[in-house]
Amino acid sequence: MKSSRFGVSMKEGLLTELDSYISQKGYANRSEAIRDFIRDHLAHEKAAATNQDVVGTLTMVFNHDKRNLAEKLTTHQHSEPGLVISSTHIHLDKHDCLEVIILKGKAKAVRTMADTLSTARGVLHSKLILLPQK
Ligand code: NI
Repeated sequence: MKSSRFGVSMKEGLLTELDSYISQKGYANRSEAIRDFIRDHLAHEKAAATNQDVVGTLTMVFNHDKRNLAEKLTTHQHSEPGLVISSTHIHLDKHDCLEVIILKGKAKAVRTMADTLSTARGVLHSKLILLPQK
């Protein structure tokens, strides 16, 4: 397929940060890195915007001292059998836990499950990554 060139202007500080990131990651040049960023972003957006079959990971850090939180999170995961296909729980310190949940299904159902889990009281950080299954 034919390639096209286009110019992008940005503040020097942002460009310096970008170049530093690019060299850390080992990209050959800016074009290769920017193509990768765009592909990655579009794939995520497409998977999130439509109700296609997706796979996803939900990463959460939460405080297990919050009343019944760990139990609530587990109960939610059981509520739609087949949607959560795997999970890993790590005890980070005396109070906090890291849980990575792997989901598979229609984008809408996966997002609803992820929203329910990540908005539970006591969840400190969460990030959902969705990718098209095909
Ligand atoms: Ni734990």
